[in-house]
Amino acid sequence: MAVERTLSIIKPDAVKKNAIGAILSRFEQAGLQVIAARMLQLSAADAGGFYAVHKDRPFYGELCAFMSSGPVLVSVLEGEGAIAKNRELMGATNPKDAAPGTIRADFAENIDANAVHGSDSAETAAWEIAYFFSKRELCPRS
Ligand code: IDP
Repeated sequence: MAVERTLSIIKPDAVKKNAIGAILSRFEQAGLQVIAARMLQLSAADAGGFYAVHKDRPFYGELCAFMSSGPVLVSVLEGEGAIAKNRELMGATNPKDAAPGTIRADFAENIDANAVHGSDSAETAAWEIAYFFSKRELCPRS
């Protein structure tokens, strides 16, 4: 399996729950490495730009308001099959449908406040990583 990079966001609901460490541990325990991380407060415009792909969806306004409602932890995860592995660890978008033991099953409130974001393809991952991090901020182990 190829070594990949993916963009993770620990969303405001999970940050408020003091679950940053618990969530990062799951990534590390699954063999992913955190090669960049930053805590920040997104503006509504920052969130809107990041989620521009959803701009015509009915939940776009709500999503941007939620993502800028408190601090988030953005990180880049690296490892074999990192994109799919992270999606598997996250669980389904709606925590009601998320498999037991997944991050969303354990930490998410509802479909709006669903604890984490993870890139859904290699193309998206490259775009999302560049949205938050410059090349020199990425610190792979080798
Ligand atoms: P994902 O985060 O599992 O990749 P996407 O379909 O890319 O899911 O949607 C982005 C985010 O938009 C979701 O994580 C969720 O917070 C929000 N969202 C998606 N669908 C709905 C919805 O039907 N109502 C409210 N929020 C939604």
